[in-house]
Amino acid sequence: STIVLATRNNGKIIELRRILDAIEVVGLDAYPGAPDVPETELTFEGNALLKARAIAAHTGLPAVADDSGLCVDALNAMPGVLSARWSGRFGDASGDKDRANLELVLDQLADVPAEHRGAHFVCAAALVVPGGPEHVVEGRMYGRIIEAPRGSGGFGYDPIFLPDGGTRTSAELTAEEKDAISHRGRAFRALAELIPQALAA
Ligand code: ITT
Repeated sequence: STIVLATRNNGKIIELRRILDAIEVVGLDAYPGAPDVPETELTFEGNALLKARAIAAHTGLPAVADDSGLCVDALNAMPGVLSARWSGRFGDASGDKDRANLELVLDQLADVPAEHRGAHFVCAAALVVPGGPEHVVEGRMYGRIIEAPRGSGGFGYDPIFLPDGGTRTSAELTAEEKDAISHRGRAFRALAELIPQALAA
């Protein structure tokens, strides 16, 4: 059976196809009329459920959604759920927008010393089966914000994020290395365990 991936972010699609390896997921591109769901909730879990519910309702198929973001200690956990639109640049999840977002975080931390540059990524992974169960689980990755971007892998804020316990940014890790420790890897591996039973219910 098919599960619809309720995201328009290409970086997420690439990672989720990898992480949900054994599961048949189709992207939103296959559903041209699918609604663009406003993320009106204040939590990652709330927004992930909102997106999965809307796409499940539109397609009549089980849907998974990701709501994720970067929480920076020195910015009182912002940009958080606003991560995709932090710089005020809207539109598609393009590299330009990602770049503007991370440059803004670097500017905002310009005077913050290394010992206060802690941050973590959060990913809420939601599964909604039409007329069936809903699940939402969360994964995190802890680290800190460096002074200047490094690396070309991943997407979003990866070039400025140094995961704890290593010397490379998450944009300098291989795909497999990032998946093993990332917020998204953790959340969607946990969600994947719930899928067989949720589809059978
Ligand atoms: P959809 O709603 O269509 O899924 P989106 O990009 O708008 O796409 P979010 O509201 O969940 O999704 O925003 C997530 C943002 O958080 C994303 O655009 C990045 O800026 C950042 N982010 C999330 N996971 C990340 C990761 O693994 N590495 C780097 N940045 C990440």
